[in-house]
Amino acid sequence: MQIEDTMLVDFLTGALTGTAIVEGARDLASLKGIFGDEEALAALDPSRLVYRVQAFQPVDEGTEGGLFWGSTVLEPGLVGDEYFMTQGHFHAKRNRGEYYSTVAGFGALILMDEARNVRVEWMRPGSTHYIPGYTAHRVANIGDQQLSFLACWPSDAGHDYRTIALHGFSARLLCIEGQPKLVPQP
Ligand code: PAN
Ligand code: ZN
Repeated sequence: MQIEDTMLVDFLTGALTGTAIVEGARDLASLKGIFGDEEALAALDPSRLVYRVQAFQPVDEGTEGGLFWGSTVLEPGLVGDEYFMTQGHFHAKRNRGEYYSTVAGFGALILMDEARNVRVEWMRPGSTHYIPGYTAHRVANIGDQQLSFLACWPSDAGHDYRTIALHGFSARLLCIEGQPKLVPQP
């Protein structure tokens, strides 16, 4: 029997290797407007890496019925009191859900429904999170090591970053006296 490798997951680091993998990286400069404390952001090196993303896309983006598989490695850090985090998005096709599964590190999955109600699920190695449709999702690294997680989502979900860029989430996860605290935004 011939075994054809198309993609390998390193379950220690979350890294993907193989074919059909799309890669991206986000530095602080590319996340301008996402963090609350603009002054604190301006004092940091804009080229500092915040996270890297890999996506295994065996079918074209937009294909109905297909699935993508992704890996995100989020660095530890703070912008003022706010943990390093992903930009966050709704899916462009709002009813599309997703799974996240934590490989390494500690984090918070911040979820916001269309009525702007926010809740948090805590991430630790092995924790697996079902993100329902109609729910914006963003991850913050609350630990002092890299936070690595895997994701699986429909290939026709698409990403709506604009709504978050315009209106943000209705709460921010801040480090207050060393502890993560969800703070509602005016
Ligand atoms: C994930 C995210 C990834 C990076 O694969 O795309 O963690 O976060 P942003 O896309 O918000 O920058 C996912 O949710 N895909 O749908
Ligand atoms: Zn998503």
